[in-house]
Amino acid sequence: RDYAHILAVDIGASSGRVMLGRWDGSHIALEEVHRFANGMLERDGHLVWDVNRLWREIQTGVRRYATWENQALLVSIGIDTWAVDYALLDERGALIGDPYAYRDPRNEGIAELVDAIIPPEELYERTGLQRLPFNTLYQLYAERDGSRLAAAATLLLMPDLFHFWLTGTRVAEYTNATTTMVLDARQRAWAIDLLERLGLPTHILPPLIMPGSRLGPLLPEVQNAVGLHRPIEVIAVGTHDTASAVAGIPGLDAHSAYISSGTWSLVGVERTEPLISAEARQLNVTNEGGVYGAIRLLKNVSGLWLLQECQRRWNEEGRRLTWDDIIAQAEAAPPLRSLIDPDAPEFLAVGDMPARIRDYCRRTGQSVPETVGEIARCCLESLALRYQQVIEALERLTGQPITTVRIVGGGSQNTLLCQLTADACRRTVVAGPTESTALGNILVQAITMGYFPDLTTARQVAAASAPQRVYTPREGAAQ
Ligand code: LFR
Repeated sequence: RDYAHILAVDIGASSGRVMLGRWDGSHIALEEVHRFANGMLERDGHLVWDVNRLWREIQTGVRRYATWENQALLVSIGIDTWAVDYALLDERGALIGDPYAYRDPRNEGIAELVDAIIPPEELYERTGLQRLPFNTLYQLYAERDGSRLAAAATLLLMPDLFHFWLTGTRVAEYTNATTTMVLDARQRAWAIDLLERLGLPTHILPPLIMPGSRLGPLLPEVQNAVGLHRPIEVIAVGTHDTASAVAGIPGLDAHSAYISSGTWSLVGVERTEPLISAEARQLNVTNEGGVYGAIRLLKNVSGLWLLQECQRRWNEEGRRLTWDDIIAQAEAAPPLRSLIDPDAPEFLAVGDMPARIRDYCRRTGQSVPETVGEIARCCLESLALRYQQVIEALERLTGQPITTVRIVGGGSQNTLLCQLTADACRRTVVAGPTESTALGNILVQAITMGYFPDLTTARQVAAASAPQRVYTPREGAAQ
């Protein structure tokens, strides 16, 4: 018998979902209430997110729950999304334009302009953040002379925008704020001076709040619109999806690395303090804030994006390939024919990914993958090899041996990728939960609601609640 219901809204770059967590006193059973596609749109020459549609999808999910569940059990709702992107609001709270998507080409060359004003060493020392061309600070600098920024009263990251629409509060949740490159990693407070030095407005930053905070009840008009009979509480979870994904990993200890595998592969370890050093900067590892004071020391590795973008291209050519078709063809393709650096800059942008992969292989004197299976195999093997490099770099950097690799997220269902990862890393892979992000989102809400005393206990519940699968490295398959 259910004792309490908690809703998690989890929106990634390629899909979103509203998940129900049923707490029965010993397990949390997850159920998908609503799933919807997400993706960047091209408008006025820019790649943007359709946040109005996402907002409708969130409400559709909650409304669906309200009609088919015993809503008297619902205690709270929490939201997480991808990071770095932001909405600008005017004085009246109206949205100024469509939020830009982080892959929008307008960010090209901006980091280099910022370098001339704030030396990269200093920026790393302050923020502990990896240099990615789309960090919020760079995105803001890219639009420094634009009319949007001039009209802006408030900047809200994506989950903060939905929090605003749900509750009317304008705040910045800490885990996601750490991805902006405007946060002092050690003080865990806004580094306003960085904006000042770049001539960017500072009044647009809302107050920071910590994950686990109560944001208040749903606005009455939202509550009515979604058909809920009571004012349900909105809780700020680790609103950065990767923060929630890592919160939801069972058994995550000092000897484990994780790979949060979706559009991106976030490869890292969990620590208690930021690790900021010259070596860390050269490796371009990031110190992102997690829930309850944890720090995620990790690297962004291009993830299933490579294949998602190939799939888009192939289907534009009329091939009608499902994801399972692509993986099955990769499985059947000959191993280790060609490898790419998945993080080469040309793979970041939207475009003809199969052609870019072929060009890369031709340029580097390798055999050129032509078929769907060959290209997909090349992507998956290249990812596995990159995971191995990053995990060993993290091991050297922290001096902490890593024996287990925990893969969570959608990619944990990809048995080929999990096995290739075990082979390449020569370490045991534990795959699952697939929905660790929704689970981590729900665990934080459950802690705030008093069902668990702390994250350690909550993660034990996660372990008992979700299936996991073990992969051991195959002899002789190591790359
Ligand atoms: C994963 C993720 C990564 C972030 C990237 C862009 O969904 O949130 O952590 O670097 O998307 O926001």
